[in-house]
Formats: sequence, C-alpha cells, structure tokens
Amino acid sequence: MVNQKYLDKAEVLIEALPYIQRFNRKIIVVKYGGSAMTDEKLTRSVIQDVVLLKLVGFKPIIVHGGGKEISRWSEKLGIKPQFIDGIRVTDESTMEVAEMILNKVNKKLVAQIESLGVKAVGISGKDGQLLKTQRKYSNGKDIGYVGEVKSVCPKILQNLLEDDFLPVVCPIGMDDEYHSYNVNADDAACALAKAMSAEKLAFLTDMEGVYKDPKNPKSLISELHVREIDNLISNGNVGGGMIPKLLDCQDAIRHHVSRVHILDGRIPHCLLLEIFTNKGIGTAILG
Ligand code: X2W
Repeated sequence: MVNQKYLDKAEVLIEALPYIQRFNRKIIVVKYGGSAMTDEKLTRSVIQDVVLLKLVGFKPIIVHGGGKEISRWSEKLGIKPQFIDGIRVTDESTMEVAEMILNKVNKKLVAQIESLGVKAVGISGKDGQLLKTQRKYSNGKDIGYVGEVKSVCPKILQNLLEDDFLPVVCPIGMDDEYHSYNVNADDAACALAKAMSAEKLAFLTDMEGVYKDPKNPKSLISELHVREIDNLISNGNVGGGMIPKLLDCQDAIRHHVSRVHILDGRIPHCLLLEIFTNKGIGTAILG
C-alpha cells in the first residue's frame, strides 16, 4: 500500500497540470523587490519559484529593484537618500551608486539562479538599448537622472529567451546621448511586459495585495477588474505606493498583458501559490 503522504504529493503536482499546460511557452515578467530581496531565505524561495516556472515550460523574465540596497550604500558613502513621491532624487553621484549597486544585485541573482542549474543572463536596460529613456520630471521639478521609459527594444530579450536563457534585468536605461538613467523598477517591469507581450506580470511587494477597505484585513480583493481601478483610487481606498503600481497594472492590461498579480513577497513561494492555485493568494488584475 502506498503511503498517503506520497499520494497527497502526487495530487498537488497533478493540480498544477492545467496551469502548466495553459502557460507553456508563455512569458511571465516577475518584478522582484521589497522584503523578498533583503531576506536570504525569501530570496532563495523566490529564485526557486522562478527556476521551477522556467523548468516546467514558462519563459520567465526577472526585473529587479534594489532601492533599499542603493540607500544603504549611499549612506555608507555619505550621500543622504532623498525621495519625492517614492522616486529617488538622482544626482550624478547617486546615479553612480545606483548603477553600481543594481549591477551588483543583478549578478548576485544570476549566480543564485545558475546555482540551481538554470542558465541566466543579467543585463541592464542599457544593453542592446533595451530601455530607451528620457528625463522624468516630478510635477515639473527636475529630480536628476530619473528616467521614464520612452521606448523598448525587446530584441535582446527575445534572443535570450529563444536561446533558453533566463534574463535578469536591472532598471537602468539610457537616453539618446547614451547617459544612464535610474528607472523605477515597477515601471521598467511594466514597460518590458508590454513590449514582450507577456501573458503575466507579477509584482512582489510588501503588501498582501489590494484591499477594498484598507482598514479591514478581511477585504483583500483576489480578482480586480481593470475598469475598477480608477474608482478605487478616486475613492481614496488605496494610497501611497499602491497608486503608481495600480496605474502600471492598468497600463499593462490595456496593452494586452492578460493578468497582473500583486503578491506578498514576504510569503515564501508566493509565486507558485498564486500561479498554480485557483484562488491564489494576492490580487489578480484582469481585463
Ligand atoms: C529606484 C530603482 C530601484 C527600485 C531607486 O533608485 O530606488 C527610482 O526611484 P525597488 O526595490 O523596486 O524599490 N529608482 C527612480 O525601484 O527598487
């Protein structure tokens, strides 16, 4: 007689079968940031999830942040981090630190993926002119080398996926004069998901998802229609960092990304729990 424990395991794997079939060869862009980046155990669980997605037939692309690490190193170097509406004011020396640190984070992730047996290539938005940027202003105010994505040249990502590599992208772009620009990682992930016609875009955040009523923890919305987003924002039901994220979600869905997921990156294996189960654990935004 086979042990029930093993039968249960087989059951769990079979439950994932329809999802594996549906998403075979489909692109999923994972924006990796927040606490899931600063905790070693969580980092490992995210990398394991993405590697598993790759090995069962998805085509994942990681776009990572590293804001906390940039701030830590800026302070070490005597530069006081400064933000306006969540965007880092990026003077020349801050840009230098941001580029160094994001490249360091990028290569660390590549090594972690490689250690699990998957071929990964780390690039920045400058490589192959992946992210062409222009200066972004904050309510008309110059905030330095902060870039907004003007255009995407997805060729390099297409080639890497074609050759079965897992691309890891850091959010640094370049303008027409080849200057580096610091791009918010959520915006970079959204731009790449659109340009790559991704099936899914998943944001790993430090929140459980989107709430109907932020004061009521039981009001987590598991499925949100894109047309409800404007109302949620204008009613004041969401605030702070969630607003630009929801606007990115709206933008992605309107440009044919089928689903965007806002997930709690503090939950180990949040990606697998969201993608391979019916109800999921965060908020899925659909068109
Ligand atoms: C971000 C880029 C990194 C990022 C920054 O300098 O912090 C801007 O603010 P998280 O971890 O996703 O916050 N860029 C312009 O977005 O990291």
